[in-house]
Amino acid sequence: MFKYTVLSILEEHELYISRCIQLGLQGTFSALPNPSVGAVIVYNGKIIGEGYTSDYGGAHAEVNAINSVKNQELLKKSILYVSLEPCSHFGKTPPCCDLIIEKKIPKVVIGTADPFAKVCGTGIQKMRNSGIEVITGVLENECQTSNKRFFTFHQKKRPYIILKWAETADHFIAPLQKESSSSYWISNIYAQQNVHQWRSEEMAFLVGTNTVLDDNPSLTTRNWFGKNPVRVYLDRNGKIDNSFAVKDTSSQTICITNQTELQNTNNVTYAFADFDHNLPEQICNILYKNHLLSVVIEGGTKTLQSFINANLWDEARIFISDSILKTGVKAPVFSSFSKSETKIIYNNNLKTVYP
Ligand code: AOF
Ligand code: ZN
Repeated sequence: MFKYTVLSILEEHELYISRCIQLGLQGTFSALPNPSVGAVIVYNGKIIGEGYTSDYGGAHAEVNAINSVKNQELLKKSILYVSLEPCSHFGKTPPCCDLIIEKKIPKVVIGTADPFAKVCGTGIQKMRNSGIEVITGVLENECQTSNKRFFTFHQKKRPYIILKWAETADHFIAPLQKESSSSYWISNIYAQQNVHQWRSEEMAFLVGTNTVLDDNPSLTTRNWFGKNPVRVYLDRNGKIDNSFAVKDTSSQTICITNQTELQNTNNVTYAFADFDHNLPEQICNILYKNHLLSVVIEGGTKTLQSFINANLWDEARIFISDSILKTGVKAPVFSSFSKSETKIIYNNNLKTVYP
């Protein structure tokens, strides 16, 4: 005996939107700062075309999915599933909405609205005005999470913030005094490679003054591959001279300082902040103005703790080693999480408003 399972319409929509998310995730880092979207075209219960966002500046998911359909006539009787509202504006590419209307696709199912001010519901409206049936909000949270950097940036007007540090089993991030000028390693080379991969994935890496002075980090991807992130460091009193690695020419750097006389160079831009009031908020504004959709705060404790205290963080990636220091610089602490058991913690709350 065969058993047939008939999917309800809702389950069917969720199934195809899940596939869109899966497709979109393949372009997460190559599409940045654009969101990476997935699109699926379904005719008569079968997928006849698929696509996801090309590298930054390239074709959008819907265009790639539509172009992948061999028999373009079938588009007139198909459903287009897409994890993000099709765009309605001329950016680096023309509006996806116009192509969908031109191809006479009768029905579009959307995961979530686009929070980008130039789109933000106008894509949905334009398609509805042309007589297309538009369904919205299928697996909405999952679709937003799949582009968490883009959604955080546009909804909260700040980058997606990842806290990162390594601590000993007894919760120290460094010894009190180092024996040599090189940095003291709590985690291992595998963790280091992991971090270098994250540097290739996120748009900015930020460190406090003491971390620059003590460790002289270069914040590059040298043990991985891919582009270096924008380096950001705090230097209230202008203590960091040109001999430090964060100021070398291997990538772009933003120095956040109180010293208004500092002059920009080819690769170092100075941004000014009042270090005595709401520094994490001011840093977020500077990163937002520089169109940086994500940042990893790489230390040290004072800087990390200031972001925790301001509740300005989305994710914490903590390496916990089995070594014991007995004394040292204390690791940051969360007031409301038990981090002893959790290595990656999410603190995210995204919300969409429909037109
Ligand atoms: C879509 N499908 O696959 C993506 C969309 O400069 P452009 O033309 O590449 O447009 C960038 C904006 O388009 C981006 O900020 C976001 O609002 C939307 N991204 N839209 O219809 C896609 N990646
Ligand atoms: Zn588009």
